[in-house]
Amino acid sequence: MTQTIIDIVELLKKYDWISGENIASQLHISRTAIWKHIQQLKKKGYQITAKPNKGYHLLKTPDTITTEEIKQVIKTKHFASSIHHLPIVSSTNDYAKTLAKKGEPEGSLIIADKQTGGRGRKQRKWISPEKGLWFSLILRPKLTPNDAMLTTMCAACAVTKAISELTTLKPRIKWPNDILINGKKVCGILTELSAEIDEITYLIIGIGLNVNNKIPNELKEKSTTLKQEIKKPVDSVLLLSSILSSFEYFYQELNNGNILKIKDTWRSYSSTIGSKVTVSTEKEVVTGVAVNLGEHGELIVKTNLGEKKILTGDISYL
Ligand code: BT5
Repeated sequence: MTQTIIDIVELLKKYDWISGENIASQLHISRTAIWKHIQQLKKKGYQITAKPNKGYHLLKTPDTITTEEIKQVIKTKHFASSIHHLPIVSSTNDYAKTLAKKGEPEGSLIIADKQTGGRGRKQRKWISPEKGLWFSLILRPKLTPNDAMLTTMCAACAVTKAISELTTLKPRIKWPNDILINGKKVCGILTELSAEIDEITYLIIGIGLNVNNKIPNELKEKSTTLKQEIKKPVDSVLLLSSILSSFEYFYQELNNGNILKIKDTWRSYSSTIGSKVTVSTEKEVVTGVAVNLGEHGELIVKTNLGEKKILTGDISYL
């Protein structure tokens, strides 16, 4: 999508009615070119009406996110400097991985309207119909593979902060990668990486956030959407933009070695520390009180037999 189209959408949003002449003089293009761009926008789902003496009027933006809308609102320096918007994809993480292997730059955003093979951890299914936010970022953090979890923590803090700022909701992070609202899962994060022994080659952070989408009945007991919680639709583009801004900020802090700040922010947003939990790992089931985070983001659980450091697992609150 060209910059001119992005500028036309911006003008249509700024003015109630705007004449072709006005657009032409502001953007230095011909009125025929404007007409052609307007036809393209209509094909993309923008509802635009035209009247002889008044010009153009934007009635409705598309239901699904468009690249030009993202570019208009985004305030980041590096994140989303390259955007791959796909109407449908198997998994944005898989698509991102293919791009990363070919040398796609850090911060590239891969976002889809719908995923047919969305994945959670351990190849679990992630339901991703239209109107949710399903996206991945390609990162190349200056970290050892052991510290990859700290990037997941930055992402979780960013999602939590963005939801808290744009709505009245109080999301809470559940270790290691869930975000809950009123005890129900609204977001999951999938971090995958390719690494040498002591350095990460690339890392893909996949974020799945239920916004205005529907969720199937079998998930309703444990999951929710933002729309369901606040009883009205949420502006997905603003939300995405806010997540990316905060994520970029936390990620910079992490790359600057300010790990304490990330952990403190994470703790302040989390419902895990201080809770009685059962953690299921590949090897065992541990019950106790989650007392802290370890150096690399592990969960430290105080059990009857002493403290246990858990690298990854699924927790339930008791
Ligand atoms: C996660 O895994 O929570 C990570 C989900 C990451 C999804 C994003 S979307 C963009 C990117 N591309 C991908 O292919 N993936 C990432 P885990 O902790 O393993 O949780 C998976 C479990 O969450 C499933 O087994 C279901 O119980 C539940 N679940 C599935 N879809 C859900 C949804 N839409 N909302 C809430 N819970 C869901």
